[in-house]
Formats: sequence, structure tokens, C-alpha cells
Amino acid sequence: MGVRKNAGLLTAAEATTLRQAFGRVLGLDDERGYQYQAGIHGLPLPTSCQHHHPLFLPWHRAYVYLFERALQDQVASVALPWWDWTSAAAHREGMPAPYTVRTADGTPNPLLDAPITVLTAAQRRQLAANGLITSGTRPRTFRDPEVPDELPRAATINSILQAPTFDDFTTRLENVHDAVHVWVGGSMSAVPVAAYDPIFWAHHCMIDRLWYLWQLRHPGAGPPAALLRQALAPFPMTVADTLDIGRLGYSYAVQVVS
Ligand SMILES: [Cu+2]
Repeated sequence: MGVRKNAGLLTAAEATTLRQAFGRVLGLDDERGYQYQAGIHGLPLPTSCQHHHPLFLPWHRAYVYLFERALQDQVASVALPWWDWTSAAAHREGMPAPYTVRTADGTPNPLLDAPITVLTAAQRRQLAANGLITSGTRPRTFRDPEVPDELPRAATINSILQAPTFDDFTTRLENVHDAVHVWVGGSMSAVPVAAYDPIFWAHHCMIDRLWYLWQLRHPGAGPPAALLRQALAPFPMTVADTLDIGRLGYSYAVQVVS
């Protein structure tokens, strides 16, 4: 089914497909739509995401998988790309171009930012006052990135990929993950609104890919057995359901960018 690729190496046609899929999901007001999907992570309540917990990787794998399925319901050939923030390109330029150009194909780029339509007036005021969304009655996500060369380094990730146990691996990877959220800044720096920023999905695709690479190197190692039957609310999946991306029907292209 879907082959996830490096966001820095998308062809023009692949980038157009990705924008089309995001554009269509952004236009849907029901449970197939962007506001519903992004809202599962934080606001509107309840906050469902799992952080600083052994469920972090399984929960986010299910989340990204089901969002990718929502994109594929609109544009069957689309796959979510990953943002390799360790690459030399990322350390020169930061986020990949498909996510940062202001316009593409003659229209505003739906990967640059997104509206957040589900907030109460009080939430809008408070989030805007805290610098997490744009102000006004029709808020959007925004970013305030740091210097590109301060993104996580390949050597750090290579060391984390050698972690012998799932607990050690997930704890160290989640800390790097947190640092990238903070690096992007603005909406991405706060759990309640982070998933509305389109770069969220490329960031979490990278996290998911690193878990997959760790799984390849450590066959048999995984989350504690006691967790395997745990449900990943609100998704109709358990931890065990997330362990094999082949069974979920997607794969990661072997692509590195220098
Ligand atoms: Cu995250």
C-alpha cells in the first residue's frame, strides 16, 4: 500500500498529491476532516495523546496511520512523508520546502499552516496570548523556528537506535521528539494545538520511522508484554496492533538526503 518517503526528496508530482490530499481533508467538517483528526491530539478536550509513557510510540503510530488513511480516502495514492531533521539539508534549511513555501500550484500552500476552527472564544484568547496560535476570531497555526543547525544530530539518533530495551529507546527518542516540537515553536510547541500544524505529521512520521528502524535492529524487543493488549483510545487498536507496519500496510522508502 503506502510507501512513505523523505519529505526532502518528494518529486513535484508527489508534493502536489500531498497538498491535494491535505486540501481535501481540510475541506471536510466531519470525522474525516482535519479539525476532527488534529483535535484528537489535544484541544478540543479530551486530550487523547500519550506522552512520557510507554504508550507514546504505539499511540502515535496508530494516530499517524489513521490520519494517513483519512488522507488516502481523499487521494488514494498519497503517503505521509517524513521530515529527517538530522539531515544536512535540515541543518542548513530547517523544515523541508513543501512545508515552508507560501504558495504552490498557484494557491496558498495547505502544508504551511492550518486554521483551528474548534476553539471557544476563551481558548482562542488564551492560546493567542501565550503565542501558540494567531490572534483573532479565525486563528491559524504558526511557527517560530530556531536556527536549523540546532536540530537533533544524526550521531544522537544513531546512539539512540542502539538502545537495547524499548523503555530506554522510547524515553530517549521522546526527549529528542520534544526538542523538535520546541524547535519549530509556536503551535507545535504546545500539546493542545500541535497536531493542527501540518509539519506535525511529517515530524511524527520521522519518529515512527525511527521506531521502525529500531525494531529492525532489535527483533524481539518491544513494549512490555503487559501493555500489548492495552487499547489505544480513541482508536480501535491495541498496542499489539501497532507493532508490525507491514501488517498495517505501509513501509518506509530507503532514502537519505545529504
Ligand atoms: Cu509530538
